[in-house]
Amino acid sequence: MIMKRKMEDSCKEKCRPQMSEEQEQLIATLIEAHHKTYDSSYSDFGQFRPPVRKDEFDSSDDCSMPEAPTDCSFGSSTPGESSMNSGNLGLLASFENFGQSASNMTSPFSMLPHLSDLVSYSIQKVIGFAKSIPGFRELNTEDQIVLLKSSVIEIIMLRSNESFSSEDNSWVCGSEEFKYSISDVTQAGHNMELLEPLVKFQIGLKKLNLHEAEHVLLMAICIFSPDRPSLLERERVEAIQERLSETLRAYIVCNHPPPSSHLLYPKMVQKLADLRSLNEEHSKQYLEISREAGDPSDLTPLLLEVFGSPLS
Ligand code: 8C0
Repeated sequence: MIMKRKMEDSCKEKCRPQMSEEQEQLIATLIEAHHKTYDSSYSDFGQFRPPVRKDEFDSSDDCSMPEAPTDCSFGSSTPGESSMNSGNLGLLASFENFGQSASNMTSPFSMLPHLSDLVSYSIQKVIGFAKSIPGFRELNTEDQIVLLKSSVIEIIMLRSNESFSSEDNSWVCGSEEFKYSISDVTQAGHNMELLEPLVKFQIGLKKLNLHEAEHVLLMAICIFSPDRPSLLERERVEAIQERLSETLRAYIVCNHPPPSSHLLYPKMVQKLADLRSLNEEHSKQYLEISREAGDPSDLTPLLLEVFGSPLS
């Protein structure tokens, strides 16, 4: 009898910190906000400009390789006509685009319009999610903008984990048409070296097997980062982030069974650090891409507003 009472006490002890009513409510609010802003059927993707994929076996991935073949008026001289031309021939033939007809001579940024629309659409959804986090609307408008601008690409990377498949390292959004492989992203101008950390991040995050409550709390915590530059009311942001972090820790203790709960909170905090460096890389690449992209209308006004225009 006494023994039994002792056991019950120690069980209660284990479940501390207990989730408060307020914390339960916070999680319910975040999950509802996420469901309203993340459509798991991906039914809107058909409204984006269509994805254009280059032939898998057309290895003309090197975007730096330009009009050289066409400029050389190659067609007018037959191979071997002069020693200079035959020398040229080897050079020209080494340009992989050489010999392609105008129709299959696709832009090196063929996936850019579609992925720009995907990112633009995602930005709008992230804004909707942020606005329903308790405390966000109460911040001054300047800080709301600072928090969103600085975190939005991180949140897109986080939320995309829901569609990411570790089986084949791609983002699967319904049909085959909306399945994004690494090579699809390189066809939006992103180079491999910088995509690899993003894919590694996705794999690592997937391995954490987060509950939905943990996934939405991580996104909310990321948005309320008090160390973003030029925040006016840092302390208020910090207080909201603290409330979210405490809720996450309580949730893990009370609802996440071992062994996967082991070091889960610090592992999630590490993911936030990973996102920072991905964000930095992204900013650099975005500048390059927005400068190099032949057609500025490949980007959207929202992308230009959030990430900046190379012209501004
Ligand atoms: O034309 C451009 C489009 C986007 C030029 C630059 C950008 C960058 O933002 C302005 C984003 C770059 C980022 C890659 C950075 C590499 C260090 C993009 C291309 C990545 C981030 C995405 C969009 C490629 C495709 C898969 C990646 C996240 C993916 C996300 C997937 C989804 C599907 C987004 C999510 O919101 C969703 C609804 C689905 O899960």
